[in-house]
Amino acid sequence: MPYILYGDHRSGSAIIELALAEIGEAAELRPVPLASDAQLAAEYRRVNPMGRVPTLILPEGTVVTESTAILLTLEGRHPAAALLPPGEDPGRAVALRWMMLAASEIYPCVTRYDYPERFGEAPDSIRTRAVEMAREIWRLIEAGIAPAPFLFGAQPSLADLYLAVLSRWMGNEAWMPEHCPKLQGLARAVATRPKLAAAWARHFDLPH
Ligand SMILES: N[C@@H](CCC(=O)N[C@@H](CS)C(=O)NCC(=O)O)C(=O)O
Repeated sequence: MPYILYGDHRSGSAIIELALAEIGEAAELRPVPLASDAQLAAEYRRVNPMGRVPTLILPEGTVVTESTAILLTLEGRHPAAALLPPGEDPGRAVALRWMMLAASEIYPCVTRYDYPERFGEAPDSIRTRAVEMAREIWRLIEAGIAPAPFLFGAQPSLADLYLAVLSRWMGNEAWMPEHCPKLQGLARAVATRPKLAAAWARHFDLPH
């Protein structure tokens, strides 16, 4: 049985599709249309009680939720794909730092942007503040990276895939080129890598 990936267009499942493409591993894609709140339906909550995508089912049936947990699981199961710098390489710590920063600080802003009504009665100001807070983190990451074209040179890491996808959300496709040109270049490098181009194009435009 192949991997089974629950997800939606332009969502966090795109990161997992990119990782699977980099590994060269097939997955059965099961759509969970967020536009109709299918993630909140009882049927899907039996798979992921959080009602979020992505969810990956391992070939032996184990359920993995949380984008970073899924990515680290794939990295551990497919060492030949070199999805992170190895063991004691300081690059591994750097990759984990950027991934965890994005997952823990930017992703919650995404939820506030997409579903402001969950957080209070002033959706416009909730969304505006979420965008500002996320952009503070994007500026911090931009200042700390020197991609060439990926964070660690010619080979993309999980952190490259993570940052490339999250940088497309919250109206930031238009904001990135001027304010975070290094992140924009990194996203373009992910989008144009031959192994990744088809998976990227299923979700996002080509970053210019
Ligand atoms: N902590 C989760 C967050 C996942 C998440 O928020 N996914 C969004 C789509 S990108 C989602 O499912 N939103 C639907 C909702 O919040 O109802 C992860 O890292 O996978």
